[in-house]
Amino acid sequence: MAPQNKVIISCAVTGAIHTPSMTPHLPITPDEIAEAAIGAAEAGAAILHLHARDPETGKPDQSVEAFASFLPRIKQATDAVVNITTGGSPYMTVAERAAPAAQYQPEIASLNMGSMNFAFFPLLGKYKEFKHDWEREHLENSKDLVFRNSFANIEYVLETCYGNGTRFEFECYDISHLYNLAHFADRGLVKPPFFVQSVFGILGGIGTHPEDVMHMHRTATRLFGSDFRWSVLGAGKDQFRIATQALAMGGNIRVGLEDSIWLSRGKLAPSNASQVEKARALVEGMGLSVATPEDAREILGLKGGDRVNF
Ligand code: KMH
Ligand code: ZN
Repeated sequence: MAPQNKVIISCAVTGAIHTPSMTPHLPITPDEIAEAAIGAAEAGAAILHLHARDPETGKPDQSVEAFASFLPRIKQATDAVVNITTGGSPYMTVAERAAPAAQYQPEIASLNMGSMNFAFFPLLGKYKEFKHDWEREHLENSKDLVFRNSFANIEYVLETCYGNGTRFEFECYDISHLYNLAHFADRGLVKPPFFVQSVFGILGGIGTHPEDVMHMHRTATRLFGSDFRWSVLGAGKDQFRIATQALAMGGNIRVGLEDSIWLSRGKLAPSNASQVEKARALVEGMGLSVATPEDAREILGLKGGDRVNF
């Protein structure tokens, strides 16, 4: 019987959306990524969702080598579940994106459940100058960016990681992505329990209205019944409002500077751990308790931290 009233807090420490000039607290180097992940685990994150970056420029780096510079340290320092992205950056091919998860065989890898416009160009107006040339292009070019996750792309990731015992954080940015997940479930290509990460507030995906959150949950419940474990991720300023709503509905939550650089209105989060601490306070304030990594493994049916390849 899965632990009751336990809330899994995931922390996504750096990602591929925000750029170094947006906040001095964004982890860039292997040391910064390792320290941020370990700090987040110590604050209560049971799952650590990880991307890699070029240590000089902060540009997203999905090379197998880039992940080697921090994965062993994180594994050695904490029992938290390591979740390696197969999303990388929306500018990358699916083969590039899937390579680290295929190599390191983590307990969890993210899997993006549908193609979509994935835009962050509105952030341009907030910053006068950028430290690195790539930052402005990164934002400007997103006006014409399609984050490609065709059925063939999704099958590619499933086939690449299948057999490694890796399970997935299914990133669902809209209602159709839930139906795509149901398609793969009907084909027997994904096995329950489904860890559904509902993503709210990415321009190109579903919005952040409470009705959006209700509809995502209502649809997932209709499609998957007791076969899914619901988590929510609110991008940007809505991160904690959406987390609060989901907690009241029995959901799990994901925080981290990957998706919001803020701790509260107008206040930059000084660390990933500060967001995890705020999430923990929300959980405990509702009389719930924060899941340990072992609780998360039991709830999600994971293979164990000793069965990875790093
Ligand atoms: N940045 C989140 C909106 C992935 O890495 O595969 C989604 C995400 C995708 O974390
Ligand atoms: Zn990610």
